[in-house]
Amino acid sequence: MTGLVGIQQDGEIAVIVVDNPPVNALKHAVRLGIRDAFASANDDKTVAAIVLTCASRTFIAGADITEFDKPPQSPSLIDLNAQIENIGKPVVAALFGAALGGGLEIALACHFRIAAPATRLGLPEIKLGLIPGAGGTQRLPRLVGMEKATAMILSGDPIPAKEALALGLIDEIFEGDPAAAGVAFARRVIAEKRPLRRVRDLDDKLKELRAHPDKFAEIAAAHVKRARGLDAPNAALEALRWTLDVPIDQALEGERKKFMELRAGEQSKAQRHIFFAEREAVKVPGVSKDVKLRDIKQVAVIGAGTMGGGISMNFANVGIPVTVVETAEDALQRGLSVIEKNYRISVTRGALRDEDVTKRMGLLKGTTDIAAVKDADLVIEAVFEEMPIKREVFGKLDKLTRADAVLATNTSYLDVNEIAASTARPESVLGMHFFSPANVMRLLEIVRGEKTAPDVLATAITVARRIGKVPVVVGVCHGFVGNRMLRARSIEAEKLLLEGALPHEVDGALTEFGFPMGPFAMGDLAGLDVGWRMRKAQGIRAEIADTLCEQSRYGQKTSKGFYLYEPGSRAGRPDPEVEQLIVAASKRLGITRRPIEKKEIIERLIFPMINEGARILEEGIALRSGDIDVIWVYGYGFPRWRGGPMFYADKIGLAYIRDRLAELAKKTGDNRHEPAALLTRLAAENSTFDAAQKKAA
Ligand code: 3H9
Repeated sequence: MTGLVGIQQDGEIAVIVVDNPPVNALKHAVRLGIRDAFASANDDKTVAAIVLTCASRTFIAGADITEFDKPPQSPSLIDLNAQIENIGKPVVAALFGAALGGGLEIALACHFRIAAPATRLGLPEIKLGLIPGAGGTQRLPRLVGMEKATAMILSGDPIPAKEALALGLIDEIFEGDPAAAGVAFARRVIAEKRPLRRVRDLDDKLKELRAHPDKFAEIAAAHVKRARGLDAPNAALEALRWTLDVPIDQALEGERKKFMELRAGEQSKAQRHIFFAEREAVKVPGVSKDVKLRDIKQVAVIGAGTMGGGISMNFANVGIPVTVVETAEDALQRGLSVIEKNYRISVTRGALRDEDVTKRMGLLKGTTDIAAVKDADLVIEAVFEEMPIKREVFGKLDKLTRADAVLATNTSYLDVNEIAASTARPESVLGMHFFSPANVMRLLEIVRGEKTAPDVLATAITVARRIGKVPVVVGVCHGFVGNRMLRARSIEAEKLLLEGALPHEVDGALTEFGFPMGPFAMGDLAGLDVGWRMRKAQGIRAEIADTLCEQSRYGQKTSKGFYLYEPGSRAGRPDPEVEQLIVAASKRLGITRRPIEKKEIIERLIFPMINEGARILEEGIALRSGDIDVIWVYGYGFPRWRGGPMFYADKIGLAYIRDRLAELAKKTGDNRHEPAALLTRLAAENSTFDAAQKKAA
């Protein structure tokens, strides 16, 4: 025994308890403990059945991901699963909390599985660029059928206990203590003389497919689109296919081999980096874990426009009542009806039930009287991006809200300190920058003002997680982290057009890189007039985008932007008029057009962003390079399997990036491309952003 795995005896039943908080990950010492505990229970003649369960808040949530960078150590989980499955006495897994990855795989090796009602069961390896490596691809289809197993493994999303029961993944749902429920279940198995059910021997759910193997291609086809550019989904499909015609021991070996290859690959390393960066991002120096949080039971959102509506939905979705404040009744009603329409769309897609819509709409209370904010614990302002308006709103909030209310602005560019200064309590003010559509996008930049109090910051982080967002704390500067870096990319994207590229070439290079869409398709989707208005306010010009706007080409909403759109279609096609307009602009500015290779397009778009990211780190606007990566993955679609811009930079090599930027600065005379001091220093030291971050921690 290792201390991490205990064994207790309850009459003739042995209960093996894994106790490795916080999530009972299967690190090496735990595997040793499990091996020894099962061996001892197996040898013990007084033991008639064995229960496997855990202490603390969850069943085993998987292999220990931190071990994936180290050489594998014996016993492997495969060995353990074989040992458990071959035991001649009933083995029952009593699940609760999360039974994920290796945790579910070990449960699949047990003869019976029971689960508490709130248990989530899944094989999330794909989200780490991996496939299940301890039998998941072979045992799950035997138990739940190929279609469901493929969906679970390819999406990585867990399912609730109720669904698991319906699928036959578990045998029963229990209430109360897992160990006691496991013992009671084991006693019934013994009393009823139930045969041991080894998942590896099951065949009934695969028989039909084996007779029509071509059907597998149909099942796989549903997942191929999501697999673009990724290694793991194809490997998973291949391993799943083996359940039909490869003997299980050989298939298990093949699965393990694929798992190890993926584990050593760049894509999984990048995805593991994001996994840990996301969790690191909520740790903020100066904010103690024990800080007393403000209780958020009631929220008010100022503004029922697109952002205000989306923000409100997040809270209603998790049962928090929201007061939506607008200035005029018609705007308020419009906003509320858009929210309802969005919920109805979810109903038609099967994601919500009618009664959910009624319940959520019931939590949203509209008003044109701003005094209604008096009961709110958290107020989020989502009005026009104009400082005088924001200041006026915060001046009012200061007078109308309770003294302990948290006051947040959803500004995406403006100075949060200036907004805070329009109140007499700047310590209660911060930014909560949601991304559009606010009810869908997971990123939330939490902007810490100069005077924001630690408890206010900690409360915002906690609330963000409660509504399912990925919060990252950033400092105050124009555009914060995400939009400031995006601006560096947008400027270059325009320049590429003037120098010789066409919108679909620039967008194509980025989608091939792994972004869901390029900057011009994204501009068309968001509405080109948004950026145009902002540039006009700042006195800057984007030659092509502004010319399009001057011709009322605002993007998808006018069926014309950088691309042409058929009515009702979101897929744009290149427009010869736009090409002419671009060529004419180059001529007007005296630029000789030239063909531009994909590699140059990528470097020109991404390296300036990395440079800006380095400046953001120097200035302390972002605390860690990993925070920037999380922002770009969750807010802007940077391919997760490339790990975000700063992780990508480390992989490319900082010296190479420094040299390309220096060349660009020299060629264009644009000093924004001068390599940032931090980039220059790390490149000279042959170091990386990641190493610098780890050194600083
Ligand atoms: C696998 O199993 C491969 C097998 O098929 C084959 C093997 C041969 N390892 O998320 P939280 C840490 S692949 C190490 O904030 P929550 C996490 O970093 C694995 N550490 O809690 C954090 O540390 P810190 C498949 C882990 O309550 C702390 O635990 N499994 C692991 O919001 C708390 O985490 C998965 O992918 C791990 N596996 O959510 C499941 N998991 O406090 C991954 C967590 O120092 N885990 N940590 O920042 C999760 O999805 C969530 O953690 C969970 C709890 C839902 C369980």
